Amino acid sequence: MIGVSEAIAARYHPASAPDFVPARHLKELQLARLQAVVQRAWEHVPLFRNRMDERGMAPGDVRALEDIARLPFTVKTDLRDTYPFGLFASPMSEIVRLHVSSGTTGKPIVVAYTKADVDVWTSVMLRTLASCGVTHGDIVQNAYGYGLFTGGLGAHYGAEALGATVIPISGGNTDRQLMIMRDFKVTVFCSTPSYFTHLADRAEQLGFRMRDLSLRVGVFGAEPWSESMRRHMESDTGIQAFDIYGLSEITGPGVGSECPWRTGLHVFEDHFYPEIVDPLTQEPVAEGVEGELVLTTLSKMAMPMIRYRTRDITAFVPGECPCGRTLRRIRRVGRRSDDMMIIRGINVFPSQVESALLDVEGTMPHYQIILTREKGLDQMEVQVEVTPEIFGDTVGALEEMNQKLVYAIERTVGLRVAVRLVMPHTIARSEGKAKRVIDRRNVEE
Ligand code: DLL
Repeated sequence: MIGVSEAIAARYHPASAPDFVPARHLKELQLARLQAVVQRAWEHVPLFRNRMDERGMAPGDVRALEDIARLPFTVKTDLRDTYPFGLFASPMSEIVRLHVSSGTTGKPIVVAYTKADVDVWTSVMLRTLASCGVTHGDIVQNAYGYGLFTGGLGAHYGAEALGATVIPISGGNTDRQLMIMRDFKVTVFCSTPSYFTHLADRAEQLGFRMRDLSLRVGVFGAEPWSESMRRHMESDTGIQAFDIYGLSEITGPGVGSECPWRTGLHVFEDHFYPEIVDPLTQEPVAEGVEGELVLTTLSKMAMPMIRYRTRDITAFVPGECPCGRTLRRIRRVGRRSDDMMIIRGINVFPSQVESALLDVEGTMPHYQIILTREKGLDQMEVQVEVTPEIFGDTVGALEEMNQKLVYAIERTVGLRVAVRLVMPHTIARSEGKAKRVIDRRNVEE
C-alpha cells in the first residue's frame, strides 16, 4: 500500500519524485551535498577560501546542517568585484554556458554552468512546470526573454524535458504573440506577470478575450507581483496564474515554485538550501517571520554560491503543504530589501502601492511611481491607468475615484501621496521586468 504523498506524487512527472522525499532523507542528502560544495568552493574559489581562513574554518568543520550558519555570506558585490570569472570553480573547458544579469548599476554579473549544472537546472525547471500543473500534453508559449537573461532558456529546457510542445517566442512583438496564442491553441504561457497583463489588454483592443482561447495556465515570475494582481489576471483571463521564483546567481528560474495549493513557493531544497535571516543582525529569524532569503547551492559545479544574500524578503510558511511535497515553502517575494523608498521618513515598497491600487475597482494593473524632490522634500506621485468606463464618466466621478485611491494608499502605507489617473495604454509597457519606480530625485537637485 502506498502512502498519501506517494499517491499524489504519482500524478506528477516521475522526475518530480524528489519533491516528495521524506524530510529525514532530504536532510541527509543536503548535508552530504553541503559538505561537497563547501569543499569544492574552498579548493577552487580564492575569495571563499580566504573568508574561511579569516574565520579559522576549514571544510571539515561542516559536520551538521546547522553548521551552515557559521559559513561566511556571499553578496552581490562579490560577483562584481571578481568580474568576470573570479568565482568560477571549474575550468572554462568544462563550462558550457554563461549568462549575464545586468542589474541596475555598475558592472554586470556573470554566471556559469557546466553540463551537469544545466542538467540540474533543467530538472528543477521540469519540476517547477509539473508543480504548476503543466504536462506533456501542453503547448507552452515561452515569452521569457531568450539570451543573456536566464528566463527564456531556463523555461525552455524544463518544458522540453517535460515533453511539452515549446514555442520559443521570447518577449516582445505583442500582436504576433497573440496571433500564435490563438492559432496554435496555446495552453500554457510563461512570462513576467506585467507582460502578460499587457497582452491581455492588447487582446481586448484587438477585439477578442483571452478567456475565449485555450489558455489555462500562466507561469509567472522574475518580478514581484501581488495577490491582488493575481486575482485581477485570473478574473480577467480565466487562467490559473502560478508564481515561480529564481535568480541568476543561484541558477535562474527553478529555485522555487508554487504548487496547485498556492500557499507559498516550495524551494527545491535538494539543490538550493534556504535560510531566512534578519537583514540587520544576519541572525536566523523564527519560522513565519519575515527576513532576507539566503541561498546556498548544494550541487552547483561551475559557480557554487555559499550563503548568497538575495536581498529578497520572504518568510518560511509553517506547517505541511496539503500537496504532499516535503519541500519547505516560502511566501511570495513581494519586495527586496533594496527597493524600499523612504518618502518623508516613511518606508514604502512598490508592492504595497500595487495592492492598494488594485483593490479599488476600476483600476488596471498598470501603474508607475514617480519620485521627485521639491524644496528638499520628497514627493511621490502614483500614476495609474483606469478603465475606459471610468474615464468616460463625469468629472465628479473621476474626482471620487482619485480620492478613493489616495485613501487606499494612505491606509496601506501611512502616507498621503498624489494620485494621477491616466488613460488606458499610456504607461510604458515592458517585454520583461516592469519598471515600476522612476526616481527623479537626484536629477532635479
Ligand atoms: O528573474 C530569474 C527568473 C526568470 C525567475 C523567470 C522567474 C522566472 P534575475 O534576472 O537574476 O533572475 O533576477 C532575480 O528577480 O532576486 C527577485 O528580486 C526577482 N524575482 C524573481 N522571481 C520573482 C518572483 C530572474 N516570483 C531577481 N517574485 C530576484 C518576486 C522575483 N520577485
